Amino acid sequence: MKSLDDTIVSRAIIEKFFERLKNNLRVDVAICGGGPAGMIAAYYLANFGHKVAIFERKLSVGGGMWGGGMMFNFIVIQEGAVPLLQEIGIEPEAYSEEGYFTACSVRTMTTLTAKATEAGATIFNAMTVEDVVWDGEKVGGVVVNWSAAQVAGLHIDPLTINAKYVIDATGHETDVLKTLVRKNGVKLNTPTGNIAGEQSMFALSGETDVVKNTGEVYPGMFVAGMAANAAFGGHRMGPIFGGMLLSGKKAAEIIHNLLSE
Ligand code: 48H
Repeated sequence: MKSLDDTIVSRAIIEKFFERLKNNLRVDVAICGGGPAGMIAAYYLANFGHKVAIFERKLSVGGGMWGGGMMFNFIVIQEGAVPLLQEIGIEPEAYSEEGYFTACSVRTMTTLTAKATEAGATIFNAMTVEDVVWDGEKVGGVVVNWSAAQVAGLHIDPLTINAKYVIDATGHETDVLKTLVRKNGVKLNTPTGNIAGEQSMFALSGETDVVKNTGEVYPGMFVAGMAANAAFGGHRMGPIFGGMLLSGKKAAEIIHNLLSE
């Protein structure tokens, strides 16, 4: 390279980004939140051959996984979720207590991100899902805006992404489902018809329920990961992550079956 034209650098980035954005205005699945549940759902859906986009509010995907437990960057995985990590190329280490495995949280999240994007999932980072598309009967997409615009409190209208299915994988916050309920007063497919709210720590119950609670909570709208327990009133479980991964996988499998009908 004999010279370096700054405007070519700018043009390359602008063109590539807008190509990506235009290509994702209609997707099969829009995933709100790039934590472990959202990222593993993206990995499976993309591997099934579906068009999937992840919208992550923060600059980096990973959600609560980076910090392991209290910023000690290891996660614990129970035996049932080990094959899932092995599938993406992580070999969790058996702990001295039977049935418990450990993995580096940073390596797990970076590998998962690589595998999901290699499979074809597209990540839009620094974008917040601020609303859903709703026709009175079902959710048909997400409404997105730059997180920075929100933080600055700027009055900037968002853009819309159409999706056959939306997954709320926003973790404890259940942010997108909350907006759907708050704005439209819809009745959810939960025992209360509403967002039940997360319960306190009970790891065994939380881990079991997070998989059970994963599913279509309203036509077109799924919950996975911690959002599933918040929607149905399940417990938190601390830094054990098998349930999050199994939940994301379950959401992907149900949606794959629906898209294949
Ligand atoms: C775009 C958004 C929005 C929005 C939020 O919190 P997460 O890691 O969620 P899960 O369910 O994949 O995993 C939960 C796990 O990390 C955890 O917190 C556990 C196991 N806790 C147990 C305990 O006892 O505390 O990721 C959610 C992601 C985050 O990256 C958010 O930034 C993002 O969603 N997000 N993205 N639009 N409106 N709201």
